[in-house]
Amino acid sequence: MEQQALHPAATGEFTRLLWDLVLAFKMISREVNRAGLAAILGLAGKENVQGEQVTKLDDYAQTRIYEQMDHGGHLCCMASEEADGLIPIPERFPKGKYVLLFDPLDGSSNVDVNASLGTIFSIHRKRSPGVDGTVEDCLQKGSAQVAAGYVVYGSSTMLVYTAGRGVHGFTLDPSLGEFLLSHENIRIPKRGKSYSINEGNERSWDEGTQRYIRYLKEKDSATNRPYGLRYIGTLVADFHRILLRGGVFLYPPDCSDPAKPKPKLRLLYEVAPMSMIAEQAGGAATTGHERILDLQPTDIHQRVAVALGSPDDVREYQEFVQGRRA
Ligand code: AFP
Repeated sequence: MEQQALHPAATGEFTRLLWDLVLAFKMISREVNRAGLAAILGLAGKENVQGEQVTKLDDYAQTRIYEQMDHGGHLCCMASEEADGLIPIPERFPKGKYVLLFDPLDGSSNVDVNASLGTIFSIHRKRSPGVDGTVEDCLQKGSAQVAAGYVVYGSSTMLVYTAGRGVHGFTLDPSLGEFLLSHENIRIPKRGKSYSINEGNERSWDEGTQRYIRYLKEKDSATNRPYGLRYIGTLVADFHRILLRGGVFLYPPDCSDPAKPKPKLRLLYEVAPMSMIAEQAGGAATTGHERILDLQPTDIHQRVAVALGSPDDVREYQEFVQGRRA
């Protein structure tokens, strides 16, 4: 609401959209914190003692966000990791001028081991004529995002977001049920001391990535090497640490078949929003060859290679991948 005042033409609709979204995040946070109890409270995996359905957490997160956002009149359509194509706004509800892309529960393979989970979102302005949103409205470059953010459900629940004027972090106070501004204007360190990558995949990386990771493990006090390795397998949690402490997160493509490199992470609702946050915090995000925010998406579920984090670390990675350093 404070930032809304900085935009004289703002109508308040975007603020109301975020307000609705935040309520869905609070509900997901409550459920994530009770996840370990689901089996204890559930009867034969179907209902808990209050007669509520015990749902899989990612279904729950998807439904919460969809049902919270389908009728407010702010959106023309949505797209999610959990849905095949475009998610239309039902006929009976008013349509709005924004598009919401989201990953409702990032890191869902970590649910059963009580490790951090997340939600990621990206918001675009509608571009097509007419009231209904189209696939083209979803397929916009990351540089066109109006806002992007994530929620990390960790030792506390934290919302980190940018609307193009810096990155701000809010921590959920469960006793108040409110997100309170705890990290104003986050700046990523110029260089970090750790890297985050699934090192088990080393043999399928491209040459440049292999050489870069070997370089990070060499001893050199001037550049703080060797770097430490930190990886939990939830993008939100791995990136959150890098945003606050510096360093680089990498998910290079699987190059087992060099003619067909296979990236894993999704552009529209994982990589593009994280890249906007990284850049807004003074960091960088690249495929190794191109700036992520300049990529023109061609598919809602398109996958992309990514390195993002501290500007000096990302620049060095690019030098290795582009063969400018050996
Ligand atoms: P899940 O949601 O299926 O656990 O995937 C998480 C994720 O998309 C992203 O959050 C992680 O960074 C990445 O996959 C981990 O992938 P690996 O398990 O291949 O390292």
